[in-house]
Amino acid sequence: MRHKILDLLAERPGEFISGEQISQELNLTRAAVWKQMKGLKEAGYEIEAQTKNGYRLLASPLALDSWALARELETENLGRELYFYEDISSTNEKAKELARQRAAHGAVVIARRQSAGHGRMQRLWESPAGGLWMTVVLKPNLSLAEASKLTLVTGVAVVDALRDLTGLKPGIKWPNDILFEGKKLAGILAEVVGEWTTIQTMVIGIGVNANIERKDLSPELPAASLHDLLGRKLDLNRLAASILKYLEQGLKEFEQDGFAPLRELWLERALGIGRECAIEKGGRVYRGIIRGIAPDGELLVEAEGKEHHFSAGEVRLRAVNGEYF
Ligand code: BT5
Repeated sequence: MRHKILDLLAERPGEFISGEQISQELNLTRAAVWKQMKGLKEAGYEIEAQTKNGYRLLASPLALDSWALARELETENLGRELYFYEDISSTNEKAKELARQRAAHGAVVIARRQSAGHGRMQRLWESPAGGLWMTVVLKPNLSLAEASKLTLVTGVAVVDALRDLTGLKPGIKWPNDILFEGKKLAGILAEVVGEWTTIQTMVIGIGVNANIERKDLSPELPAASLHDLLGRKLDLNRLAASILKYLEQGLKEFEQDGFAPLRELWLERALGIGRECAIEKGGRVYRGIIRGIAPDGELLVEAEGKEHHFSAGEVRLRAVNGEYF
C-alpha cells in the first residue's frame, strides 16, 4: 500500500493530490490515508499536507528505502529484484542462500545493518546502521577464470559511483579495498555460490562507510566515512543505484570485449603503482615495486629484477612504510 501511495504522489511531481482522490483510488478510508502519510513521514519522506489541496511529495529519504531505490535504478537487471532487510547477519550469506533457491541474475540483497558482516577469510566487517551494505547476485556469461576478476570490475564501479556522487577521488588498493587518503572507505567481497568447478553464480558484496560517523567504527581500523569527509549525509538510494549502474555497464563490457579494457580502467584508478610494497604470502614477506596487474588480474611486483605474480586469495599487501596506501 505504501508503494501505491508513493506511486500516486510521484505521478505528478510537485503537484498536490487530494486525500479524497487517494482514498478513492486505493479504496482506503481518509483516516487510513492519513495514517499511511504519517508512516511515510516517519520513514523520511518529506510530504507537505494542506487541508485544502491534499498532499504532495517534496523529497524522498536519504536512508535506504525500497521504493526510493527502485525509482533511482537505471539498470536493466541489477537491482530489479530487491530483497530489503532492516537487520541481517550478512547480505552475502543471504544472497548465497537466495541464489541457491530462486534469485535471478541481478538480484540485490540490501540491509540497514549487519550483525555478522564479513570480509575475506571470515574477517569481521563492521556494519552499523547508515552504511551501504549490499550484495548482488550475478550469473555472468563468463568463464571460471574470468569470473574471478569481477572483484576488480566492481572496484571500478564503486570508485566511479563515489566520484560522481561525492566529487571525492578515492582509489583502489589491490584487489578489493577502496581507499581515500590512506583510509578504507569501502570493501568488496566476491564469493562463488557452489563449487568453483560448476560456478554459474557469484555474489558480490559491497560495503561502503557512507552515512555513518567514523566514531561508530572501531578506532584502530584504518577506516574513513563519507559522512565525516563530506560533512553531510548522502542519498543511499542514489549511491546504491549508481554503483549498480556502473557495475552492470562494466559487466556487459567484460562479457562483450573481455578484461583488457576493464584492466585499463582499473589501472587508472589504482593506488600504489610504482611504489614499494611488502607482500605477505604463506608466512614469507616479499618486498618489491608494484608494477600493476597482469591480464589475468594478478598483482605484478618487481623484485630483484624479476617480475612476480600474486593472486588475490593468497596474499596481504602493505606499503613498506607501514602506510596503507
Ligand atoms: C573486505 O574484506 O574489505 C570486504 C568487505 C565486504 C563487506 C560487504 S558489506 C555487504 C556484504 N556482506 C558481507 O558480509 N560482506 C559484504 P577484507 O579486505 O578482508 O577487509 C576486512 C578488514 O577491513 C577487517 O579485518 C578490518 O580490519 C577492516 N574493516 C572492518 N570493518 C570495516 C569498515 N566498516 N570500514 C573499514 N574497514 C573495516
